[in-house]
Amino acid sequence: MTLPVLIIGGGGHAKVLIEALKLRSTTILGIIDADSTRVGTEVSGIRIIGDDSVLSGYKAEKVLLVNGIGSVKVPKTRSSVFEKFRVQGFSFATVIHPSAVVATDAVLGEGVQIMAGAVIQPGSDIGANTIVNTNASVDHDCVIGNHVHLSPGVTLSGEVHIGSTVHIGTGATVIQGVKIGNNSLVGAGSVVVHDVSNDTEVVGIPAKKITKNS
Ligand code: JB3
Repeated sequence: MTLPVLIIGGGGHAKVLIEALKLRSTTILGIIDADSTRVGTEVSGIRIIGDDSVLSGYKAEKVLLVNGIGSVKVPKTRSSVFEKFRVQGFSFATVIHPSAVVATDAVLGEGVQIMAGAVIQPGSDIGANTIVNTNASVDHDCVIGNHVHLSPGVTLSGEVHIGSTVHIGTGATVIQGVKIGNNSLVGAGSVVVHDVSNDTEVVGIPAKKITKNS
């Protein structure tokens, strides 16, 4: 039997996760949110039960966590929450919306979230805590690191390699075989045709590096 879940963070991303979890008939015990003023309120019918300190009342082997924090405003928050609670012994549930298509041989890391309409093709490997958001597609043999956010409508062609803690903006396209380094960002709507180094922001068609003076 699947363990019940607690959701960390009660914003927009949590709403989308709650929908997928309900469709999977997963028991949701509540939401934990850093904003104490929201305790007692509900998100999509699920109650905010307290801040992160609430977790000390749960045994790590009796619940799974769902990382409800997205990655847009403060990119590191999502990865910090994942690492902090892993160190405390908790595990994160993998969430797959029933309308997503996931190849039988795809490898999914802990806490991966695959949202409505997303497609993961054969031979792909998705790292822990990564979000494949609404209608994103990951084609054959892509390798994606931990804590990556593929925003809605992102298209990765075959054999794309993406490092860790990378944000690919809404509707961006990455052509086949391209490699994108750790901690990089691809702007919404960009088309990436060349490799991107670590710690680099690119934008446009074709995507080019943003420099401080541009
Ligand atoms: O683009 C799409 C489709 N979704 C975006 C998603 C990926 O990222 C969405 O539009 C948003 O831009 C963003 O969603 P998210 O992360 O849900 O953002 P927001 O609506 O601001 O909610 C974040 C919630 O997490 C807030 O209620 C915060 O109080 C809470 N929070 C922040 N840090 C935390 C912590 N909660 C806990 N328990 N612990 C924290 O450390």
